[in-house]
Amino acid sequence: MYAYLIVEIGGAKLFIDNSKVTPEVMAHLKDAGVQLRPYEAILSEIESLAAQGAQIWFDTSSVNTAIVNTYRSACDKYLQKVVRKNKNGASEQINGRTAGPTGVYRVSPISMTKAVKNKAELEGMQNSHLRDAAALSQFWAWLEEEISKNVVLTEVDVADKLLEFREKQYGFMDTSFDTISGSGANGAIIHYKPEPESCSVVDAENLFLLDSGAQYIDGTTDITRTVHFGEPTSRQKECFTRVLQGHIALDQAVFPENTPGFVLDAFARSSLWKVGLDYRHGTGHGVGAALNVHEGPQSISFRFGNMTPLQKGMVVSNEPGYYEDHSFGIRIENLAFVKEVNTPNRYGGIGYLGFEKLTYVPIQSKLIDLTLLSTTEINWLNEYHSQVWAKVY
Ligand SMILES: [Mn+2]
Repeated sequence: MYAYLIVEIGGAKLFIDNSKVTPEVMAHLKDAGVQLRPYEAILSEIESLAAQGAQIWFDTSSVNTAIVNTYRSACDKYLQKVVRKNKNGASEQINGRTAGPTGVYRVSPISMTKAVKNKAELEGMQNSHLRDAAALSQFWAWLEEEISKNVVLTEVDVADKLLEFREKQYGFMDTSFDTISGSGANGAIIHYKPEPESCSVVDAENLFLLDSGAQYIDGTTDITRTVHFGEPTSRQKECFTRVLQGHIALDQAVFPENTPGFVLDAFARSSLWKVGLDYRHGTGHGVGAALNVHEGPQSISFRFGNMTPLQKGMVVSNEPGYYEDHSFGIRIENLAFVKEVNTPNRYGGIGYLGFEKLTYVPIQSKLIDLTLLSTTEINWLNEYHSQVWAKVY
């Protein structure tokens, strides 16, 4: 739903269309000290707060112009009431005040606090990722088997079956977003959603991209794997390998505290850029709990000039890709969290940070052109797969 929220000392007011709130939710909000108000009452509430001289902190990442304009003109009226000019043109106090409220315009401090996960939240993320990995391993084994038997499966059939495997895992609540199940050319459509009447078949002739996630009671997953059940072309292998190199480079990045995510974006693109390739989406987003698979304020993207520093405890996705229009799509996505790294130096007297993986699901080695990989990259992949083997059962 769309809503406005005003948080005050001792309570909060939620401005929302009443028909969207079930009696159960209403009771819960009441217990939490949240009062409900009609959605359209927000502006009159802002006016009345300004008339009382209230200072309001507006979250600049989401506040709209109507609210700010309403507040500012109400503040002007308030000032006219409490301050008048004397004969010499100087302001004269009334009721001991010379200045009214002006508002605070900054990103909400709540979003940063929420983005930095505590120990229990991180443990929940780790545990739920291992259960999700078990479901995915069963799913991929099933799919490979079916395709080898020439069973005809559509993109929707495959997404439905994946849901069945996930539903068997402890704490499963729902998918964390609509599954992107794209075979061949459909894989090149970044936010593709297959429909039963029109979707393609998943077969041994095409690359298959599957971006999916689950909401568990203790964590949220978001993972993309791209596979080929037949013989990939050398073009597909080269592109896949360059995407993998970007994924590895970001996963292995070590960077000083206070580094904004966009600085790391180029790490994930470098191998593609070398041959004049790129992808038209960000490299990573924050991940939160329950229906919040895309959570700010941090991101790993060159877009929007996001200066939010990556901080210890933040969860982010690492998802470089490559899309050849009308042909195929590739994306390799894991989630990771930001942790402190022990470096031999601490230049500038500050700490250095890196990533700890959350996702443990195999990456298809058939799609790799080994001649492009360095020994370090090969070791990364072998080490990753041995961790998958050890952790997921
Ligand atoms: Mn994602």
